[in-house]
Amino acid sequence: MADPTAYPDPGDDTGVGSGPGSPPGMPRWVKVSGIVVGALVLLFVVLQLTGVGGEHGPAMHGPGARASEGDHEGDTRPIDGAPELACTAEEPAFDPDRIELPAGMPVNVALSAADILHDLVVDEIDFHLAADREKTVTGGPVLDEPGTHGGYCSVEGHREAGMELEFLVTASEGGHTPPVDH
Ligand SMILES: [Cu+2]
Repeated sequence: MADPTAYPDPGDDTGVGSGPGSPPGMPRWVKVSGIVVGALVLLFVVLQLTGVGGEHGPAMHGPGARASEGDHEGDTRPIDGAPELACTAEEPAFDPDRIELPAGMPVNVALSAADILHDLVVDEIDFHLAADREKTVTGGPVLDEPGTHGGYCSVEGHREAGMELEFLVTASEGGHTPPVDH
């Protein structure tokens, strides 16, 4: 009884698949087609994720995508009719790096990026403007509270390099909002 082919399996004698873990009687083509189907499913998923299959990614520009190239959905809108204050962003600083104005005065900041993409963020008043290289964007910060409001560029490393800007808001005379020029 030293016969190695003890199993009555004359059809498939390759030895592959007759290990202890595989059910006997599972032909090799079942496994091969399983692998093929798996590969096709994987390919399909990859195509869906990369968007080759069409428009399946409506949430490409969600919040939190700040300062990425071409994303201006988080930008503060300009105030209609307000005067513009020009501010140039060029590494490693804003010019000017200090803007003084009375509280409540409507004003727009026209931010120009001279060299590369920069932005201007003032967290406490929820102000954000991003300017691509050699572009100018305009937005109106709401500065109702007297005091100093610190702004900065949120591009990685820029704030540390010195890209900070101060809004110095002075109390308006008599506590009134100055009248808008008619
Ligand atoms: Cu910057």
